[in-house]
Amino acid sequence: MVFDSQSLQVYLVGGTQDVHNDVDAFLEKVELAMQNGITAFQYREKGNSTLRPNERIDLGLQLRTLCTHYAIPLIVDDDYRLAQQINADGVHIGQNDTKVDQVSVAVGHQMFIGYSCNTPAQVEHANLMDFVDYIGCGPVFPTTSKADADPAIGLSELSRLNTLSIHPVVAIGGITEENMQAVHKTGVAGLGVISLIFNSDDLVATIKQMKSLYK
Ligand code: TZP
Ligand code: MG
Repeated sequence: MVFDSQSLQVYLVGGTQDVHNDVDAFLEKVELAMQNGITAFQYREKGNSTLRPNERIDLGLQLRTLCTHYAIPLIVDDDYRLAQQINADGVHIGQNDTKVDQVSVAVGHQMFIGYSCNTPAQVEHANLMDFVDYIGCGPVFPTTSKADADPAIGLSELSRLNTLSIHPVVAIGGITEENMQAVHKTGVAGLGVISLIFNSDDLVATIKQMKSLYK
């Protein structure tokens, strides 16, 4: 799949740990989110996940089928080998993961690459990397979905990083129904969310609200 920055607009991130370690409930929510127009999905099996490596491949292959069916990119967090095993469209790399240039060499040009940056120096460094397709900036606000999250950067810093970056930016961390409009106003290419969608009482309405920002 060719990278298209519009696919960052409503970017759902998650793994079974985000749905009580219940694989079926996770798949059901992800498919409902896809039916309702999320524009990308990142498979992020982390934290309290109880899935073994083979189970991650099995689930990843099911996500591959769903993403193909709904024509949205499948991105794998951190684990570029898993990304290769399930034929993902992209891989998302953090500052503490395998070095992003090494990942780029390993996956070649067919897979697109997202990279987490939350300081001006990190963004400037990413600007020098032409193999990076987008960057993720955050947490914008405090989050409970990532145990080792850095301190929140806030809206004005997000805006500064977005201006500095030559790559499209996905904002992530603590995005809610109340603050999504302000996050969008910083000019970012997209909103990355876990709990806003997975914990929503009305997932259909939540996605609709997110999509309306980019109309
Ligand atoms: N990276 C930075 S913050 C975060 C990740 C994966 C967690 C986002 O989760 P939530 O529930 O949308 O705050
Ligand atoms: Mg990571």
